[in-house]
Amino acid sequence: MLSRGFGLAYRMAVVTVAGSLVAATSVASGEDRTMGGDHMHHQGGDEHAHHAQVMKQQGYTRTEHRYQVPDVILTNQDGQAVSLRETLAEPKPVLLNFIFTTCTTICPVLSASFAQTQRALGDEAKDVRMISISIDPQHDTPAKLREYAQRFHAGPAWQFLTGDLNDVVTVLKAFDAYRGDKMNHIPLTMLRVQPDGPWVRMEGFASAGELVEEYRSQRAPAGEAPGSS
Ligand SMILES: [Cu+2]
Repeated sequence: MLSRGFGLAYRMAVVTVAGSLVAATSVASGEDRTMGGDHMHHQGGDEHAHHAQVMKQQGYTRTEHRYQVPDVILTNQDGQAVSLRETLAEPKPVLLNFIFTTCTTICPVLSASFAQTQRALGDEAKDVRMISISIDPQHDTPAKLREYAQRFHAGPAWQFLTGDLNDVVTVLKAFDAYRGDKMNHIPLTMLRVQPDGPWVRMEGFASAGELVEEYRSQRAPAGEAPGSS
């Protein structure tokens, strides 16, 4: 039963990766169960059950936060050093998520969502930076990230970062995304339209349509009706 549930969620993820317009939330089906603290230290076969459960979550939870960006130097898919603090200080909107390239459950859905968002934004995509930080930096070398970027047709504004494990953990903690182990990662997307603004934290599966809408409503000057598309 569990493996059947997982199979469905997995298949849906693959369908989304294939580039169809399936909203990430459509992955959710069946019972609506949430993760409990008792899943923090699972191992072995439980991983699939855990993932199946995460994949069944519907929609996303939206909150706003101000995070202190740690001063760490990471490495992008081209092997260039990137100061996270400096790059996030640039006056451009940014979408940020955490992924690892060998993930077959949550991350492909998040990455497909970014890929789709990129396409949905069209010409505007070059102004919206996307940053995907690997939570498996020991395996995800720049070359692995480059392959992954190609798999998702990442455009020039979408950057993939890896680095020293300690630095990645520092970043995860700064964004309240550290769950102790990459197998326990949560589906999470962050959006910030300008450096002095808050981070919109979307926990769960935000579809490309939802990301674009969120981006447009954040960008709209006060008084203007947001999400007019
Ligand atoms: Cu994942």
